[in-house]
Amino acid sequence: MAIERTLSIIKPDGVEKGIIGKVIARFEEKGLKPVAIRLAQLSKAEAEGFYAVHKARPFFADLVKFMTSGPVVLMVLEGEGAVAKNREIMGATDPAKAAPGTIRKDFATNIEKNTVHGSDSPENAKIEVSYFFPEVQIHAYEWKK
Ligand code: RTP
Ligand code: MG
Repeated sequence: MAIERTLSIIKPDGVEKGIIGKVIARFEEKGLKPVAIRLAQLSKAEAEGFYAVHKARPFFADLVKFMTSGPVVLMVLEGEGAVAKNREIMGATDPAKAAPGTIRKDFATNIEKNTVHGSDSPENAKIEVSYFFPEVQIHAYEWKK
């Protein structure tokens, strides 16, 4: 399988719960390498632009409010099949439906405050990575673990 990059976000609920390290550990343990990381406070415009595909959805305004309610951790994760692998590690959108051992099952509060975001396709991953990270801020390195 090809090496891919995907955008991961630890949402405000994850940052507030003090589990930044635990979430990143799950990615590292399962072969997803953080190649860019930044703590950020999203503006309303940034959050609206990022979630523009959901503009018509009933939960859009709440989602933007939530995503701007506190700092988030923006990350680029790299690895074999990183897009699908990240979604697997995250679990289903609704933590009540997420599989055991997934981040959302173990840490999320509800369908909105669900701790992590992950790009949902390789095409969207490219768009989402470049939305937050210029190429010069992404740094490849080898693991010796
Ligand atoms: P994400 O984009 O954040 O990785 O999550 P996802 O693909 O699993 O879910 P998506 O359908 O793209 O929804 C984006 C985010 O909107 C919030 N949401 N709230 N109140 C609701 O019914 C509802 N549904 C979705 C969640 O924060 C979800 O992750
Ligand atoms: Mg999504």
